[in-house]
Amino acid sequence: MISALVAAIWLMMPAYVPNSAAAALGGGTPVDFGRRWSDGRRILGDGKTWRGFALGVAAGVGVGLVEIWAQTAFNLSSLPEHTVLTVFLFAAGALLGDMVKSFFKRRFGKERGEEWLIADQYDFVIGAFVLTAIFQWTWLAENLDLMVLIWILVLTPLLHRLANIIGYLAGVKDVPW
Ligand code: CTP
Ligand code: MG
Ligand code: K
Repeated sequence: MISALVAAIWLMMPAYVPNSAAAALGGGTPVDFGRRWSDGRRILGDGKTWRGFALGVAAGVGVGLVEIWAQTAFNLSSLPEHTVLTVFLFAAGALLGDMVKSFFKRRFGKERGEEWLIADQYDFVIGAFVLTAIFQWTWLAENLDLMVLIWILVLTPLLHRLANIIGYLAGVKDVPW
């Protein structure tokens, strides 16, 4: 039970970090370059920037590399063992999932930053899993058992909310969600 909780956090860290890093470090040119979709609304909106994406992925990979190092240094063999590739897939998948979500958010007429329950909380988990499933299916199947998945589903909205409240108080997010 507890070990599955620790495994869940360990596994997801490279996907959790990019969100906060993007909020703290993002800005500048939007990924959609300000262009609009056929419905007249922005394709993604000003909340998705190239700098946020690049630095977010870099931060997620950075944290993942520290995890990889720690696993060998401290022989943490009971934890899910990330590789350089899976760390990258988690980090990039997280922010790609976040962008796909924003695309649909705009199509449903929701403004940038407006809350969209479930989607806002799980976009990066789904993105990380989908990208990893495409390129590292066997690794994912070996490292994601049911208890770990349940913990991820329980913990993710809580950590997401906590991170956003901290981001709001720190002044890097306009809204605490
Ligand atoms: N951010 C960024 N680039 C990204 C993702 C996030 O620059 N690829 C930054 C933006 O400043 C964004 C903030 O992180 O406002 C918070 O991210 P998020 O909550 O995902 O974006 P929202 O502003 O809520 O936009 P949306 O409604 O499209 O989700
Ligand atoms: Mg948001
Ligand atoms: K998000």
